[in-house]
Amino acid sequence: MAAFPDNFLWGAATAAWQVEGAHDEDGKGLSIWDVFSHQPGTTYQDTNGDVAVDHYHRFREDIALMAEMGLQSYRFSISWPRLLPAGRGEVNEAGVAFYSDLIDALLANNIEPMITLYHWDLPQALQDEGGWESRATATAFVEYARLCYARYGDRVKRWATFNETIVFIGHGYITGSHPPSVNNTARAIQACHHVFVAHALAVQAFRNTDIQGEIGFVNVLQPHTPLTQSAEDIAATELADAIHTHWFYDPILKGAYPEELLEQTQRLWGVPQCEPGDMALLRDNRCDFIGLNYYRRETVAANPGETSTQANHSGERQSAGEFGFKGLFKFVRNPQGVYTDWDWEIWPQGLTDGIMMIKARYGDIPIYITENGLGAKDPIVDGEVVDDPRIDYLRMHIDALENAIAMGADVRGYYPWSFIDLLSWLNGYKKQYGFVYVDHTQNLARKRKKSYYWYQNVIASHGEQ
Ligand code: BGP
Repeated sequence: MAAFPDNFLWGAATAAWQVEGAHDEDGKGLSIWDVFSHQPGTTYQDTNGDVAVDHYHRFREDIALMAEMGLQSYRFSISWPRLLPAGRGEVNEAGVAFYSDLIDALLANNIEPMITLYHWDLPQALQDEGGWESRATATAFVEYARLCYARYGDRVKRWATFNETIVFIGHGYITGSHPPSVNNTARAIQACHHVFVAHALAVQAFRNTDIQGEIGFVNVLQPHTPLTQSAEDIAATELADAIHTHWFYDPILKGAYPEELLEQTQRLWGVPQCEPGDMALLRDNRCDFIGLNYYRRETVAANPGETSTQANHSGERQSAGEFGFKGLFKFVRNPQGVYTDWDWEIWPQGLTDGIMMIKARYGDIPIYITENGLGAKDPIVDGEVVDDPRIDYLRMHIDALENAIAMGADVRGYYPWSFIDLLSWLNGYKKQYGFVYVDHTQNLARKRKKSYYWYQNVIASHGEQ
């Protein structure tokens, strides 16, 4: 018998900018990703989300495919500038209606919506006023969150405030590969603090509604393993844990920054500057659940060399240089590792270990696996998309999840990334994740992949596979 609890949810995930398209239709304002991706050279092959996979116009067709698959829950994000084109103030009712119709269509098919309020597409109008570096953006976020609660809270029970702060802040303000494309650690730390404050304020606002539901936060789960047992590599790994993991979980789940690191950042850069009451606000407004996005682990070594933040966006193996920070740590190839074409190590055990790490450090917080999946160039054989490597990847990770549950973790749902092939932020359309294939040569026609039927069985058998 599978070890999944009776009410465990089998879901799948997407995000607004990656699927919707209609980037300037029906009164929508531009997001930072609309503007950034129109600048040549920022994304792989200059792809942008103007059309994406046209989910905005085809959501009924997509939901019919979800229903046929037996999907129990769908995690999607709301585009903030579709609801509030200027980030605050005037409401775009056509945008509100789109998500309302989407939610109704999901519920009519017995699919529970899970909303992510912020999956990176900040209104450009707010970026022009300072973006996350400005505390006013946190206030605007709460206005936006309240609007969503008011319009959808009667029908939606599961909410997440932010998706992966480390990614949009780290790449937005340190590596510069995401908008607003800054390279400044001090500015990153301050912007990140405002995100944490925005999260806590939005949780507080949620608890002041009468919504019968739960609110959480979605983080990257990325275990780190030292390359060798040398003191230097172990110290580098501990540092990677503190910087990449604890910094992003502790404020949300404990209401405090990791102490040592906080002392260092304040000594070096004088940040984060907290207003009185910020940490109490975080402590008093902790999440009902934590969402974990798990794809890979990183092998870590000491880095006596220079800072280099390259990544493989082409899908050509080992085509990019190193990723690491001078004097701190670097991510290196695991000589025994199995890797994807984008050089992400496939390591299912990391899902079990990561969940158990969360449980050990933060106690018994309910967990959803809000993303997990394989980015690949799927082969087409006789007109069928035969994505066996994806099936293998997901099967191994479901086993790993089952192990964590058997070890006492409170995991309540699994949302593979992604329901449908979509636009990968920096990697274009070549990096496919979906159960459903989108044919870009045939007017974006949808086609069920082999993994679609496989996951249909997983759901029907409640994880027996
Ligand atoms: C996560 C994001 C998703 C998705 C996924 C795969 O970090 O939350 O939006 O993009 O990663 O990443 P990529 O598209 O870079 O392969």
